[in-house]
Formats: sequence, C-alpha cells, structure tokens
Amino acid sequence: MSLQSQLEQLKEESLEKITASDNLGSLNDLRVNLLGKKGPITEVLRGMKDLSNEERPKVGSFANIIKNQLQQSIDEKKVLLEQKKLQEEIAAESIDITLPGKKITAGTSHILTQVMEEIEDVFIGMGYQIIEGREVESDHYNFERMNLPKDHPARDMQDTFYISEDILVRTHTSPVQARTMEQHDFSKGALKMISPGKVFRRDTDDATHSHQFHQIEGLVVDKGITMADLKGTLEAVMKKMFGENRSIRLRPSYFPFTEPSVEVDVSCFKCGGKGCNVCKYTGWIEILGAGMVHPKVLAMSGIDPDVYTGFAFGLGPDRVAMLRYGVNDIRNFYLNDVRFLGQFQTKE
Ligand code: FA5
Repeated sequence: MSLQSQLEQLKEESLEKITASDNLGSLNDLRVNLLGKKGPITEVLRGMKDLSNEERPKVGSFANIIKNQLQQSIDEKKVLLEQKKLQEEIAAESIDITLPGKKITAGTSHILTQVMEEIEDVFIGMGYQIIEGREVESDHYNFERMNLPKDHPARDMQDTFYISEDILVRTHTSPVQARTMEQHDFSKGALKMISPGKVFRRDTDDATHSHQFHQIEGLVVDKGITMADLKGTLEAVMKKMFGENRSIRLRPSYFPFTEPSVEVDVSCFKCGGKGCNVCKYTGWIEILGAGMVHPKVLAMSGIDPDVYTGFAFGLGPDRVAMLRYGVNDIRNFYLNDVRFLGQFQTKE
C-alpha cells in the first residue's frame, strides 16, 4: 500500500475514533496518541526516506494536511464535549421547584412580651410615651425618691438583691417615675409615660410569686390631674384589654409614694362578676396598685406640688397573662419549656 493510501486510511480510522470519543479525557489521550512523536502518522512518515525526491514533498505536504485535519477535528470535538460537560453540570445542579418545601418552624415572641406589647399599644394609642428604665438602680431612686427613707418599714416588703450598699436590682418600676419627672420639660406639655420592665424581689417563689417578674409603671403629671383621670384612664385600658363589658372598682390602699392610694380591681372577665374559680368567687380580680403622686415625690423631682398634680400606677403583666390564659403557676413563664411557650403563637 502506498504511503498516501496508508495516511488516508489512518485519517479515516482516526476520525472515527475522534467521533466516538465521549469525554474530554479520552479525547486528550487520542490527541497525544495520534499526533504525538510516537504516533502512527510519524510512524508512516518514517517510510518517506525510501521515496523519490519528487514524491517526498508531495507526501510530506499530504501528511501535514492530514495532521491539520485531525487537529481541527479534535478541536471541534473538544468544544462539543466541553458544552456537553457544562450541560450535564447545569442539569445536575438544577432545583426541582415542584418538590414540596421543608417546613421551617418559626418561633414566637414570649407570651409575656406579647402581653406587654399589647398593653403598650393601648397606651401609645392614648398618647403615652414608652420609657425604658434601668434594671440596676440606686437605693436613692428605688426607695428614697419614692418616699421610702432608709428606716421605712415598707422597705421590708420589697427586699432585694444588693450589688453594693447603694446599688441594687430594682424592686419595682417606680424609680422610672423619679428619673422621668426630673427630666421633663412642662413647657412642651403634660408628662404621660409608661415604663415596662423586669423587677426583682427577695420573694419566695410559689404559684403566684417569682423573684423576678415584670411591672408596667404608668405616670401622668400636669396641671389639674385628678383621681377621676386615673379612674377614667384605667377603666378605658381594662375595657380594651379584657372586653367592653368590664368595669373597675377602687379600694383604699397604702403606698408611700402615692396619696391617696388605691388597689384597682377589674370585674371578672370569665364569669362577668357572678363569681368563679378565676376571681375566687368574689366577682373581682385585683390587677394593680395606683394613686395620686405624693406631693413629696413631686417636690423631690423638682416639680411644684402646688401647681402640678399627677397619678401613677403599677401593673403586674405576669399576673394579667396568668388570668387571661388560665396559667396556674407563674413559674411556667420562666422555665422556657417550648411545650408551654409554643402554645402562645404570635398574633399577626
Ligand atoms: C408596687 O410595686 C408599686 N410600685 C406599684 C405602684 C406604682 C403603686 C405606682 C402606686 C403607684 P406592689 O408591690 O403591690 O406595688 O406590686 C405591683 C404588682 O406587681 C402587683 O399587683 C402584682 O401584680 C405584681 N407583683 C408583686 N410581687 C410579685 C411577685 N413576687 N411575683 C409576681 N408579681 C408580683
């Protein structure tokens, strides 16, 4: 067989192999085998030495043409195989959006947070500002400015955890009253604020007492504020929170920082006042302490009690939440058991 026909045959066989190659690795092996120094074309060309001077350049250029054809065919095949590989990778990475998604269990805000935010919303609607107090307080603001001097017997009911002799964790949110009053500029209008937050007492924990619980302090100071404003405000708030049919009653009480002082009861939202286990068969539920701000407390904050008067109240949202949701032990709020907390889904 002439060298030319050998080369022709080699070309046909090689082209078939290139066409059959189905991945980039085998194509590269093929390239090295066919076109490399030890490849069959080079082998065939070794026979050129026996050719005549006329034949040799013809066969030489024919061999080069074949080499170029094979190289071109390999290059084209390479492009095809690269595209194929890319398609396969894209197909492997594609997401089937028709598959049902995995359900993500969303958390909820803590039930006490929900109750406090609901109460805040009611007061914001009535034009109150929300004031953030501090949990670590001084004896001065927690007691003295609330008209509870060092030897006052009412301090016994609010013993707490002391950080130093004068620094403690607050026993009630009332110190926020003093801090807010001394800052307030009455030329800009009345002072109307509530302050929700954590408080601490050296109470023995039981079903209705926790050593850490929450309060919402309320304070309104302006010229001409009376007990009627206190009553009207609290009645409106209780109706918003517990239903339009609720009424409230005020019973005389004592707090060193208010004069006169009252305990405020709301008519039972479960039985409507007839008597049931929620209201302990009295028809009323005690909900907060309140009163007219003591003139001494106003004066200690730099406010003239002959010109300004005010009312204040302190509400326990933990107890509100217990009553509302029939929770029989306050400690459930603080154990962080999701089986309990998960029952109170956040309202949208
Ligand atoms: C006070 O703390 C007053 N500072 C409230 C006040 C403010 C009166 C402004 C007048 C004017 P008292 O100790 O009663 O008052 O607590 C208020 C509310 O906190 C109670 O009605 C109750 O709901 C809640 N509370 C008190 N002790 C605990 C406790 N250990 N665990 C859970 N809640 C409690």
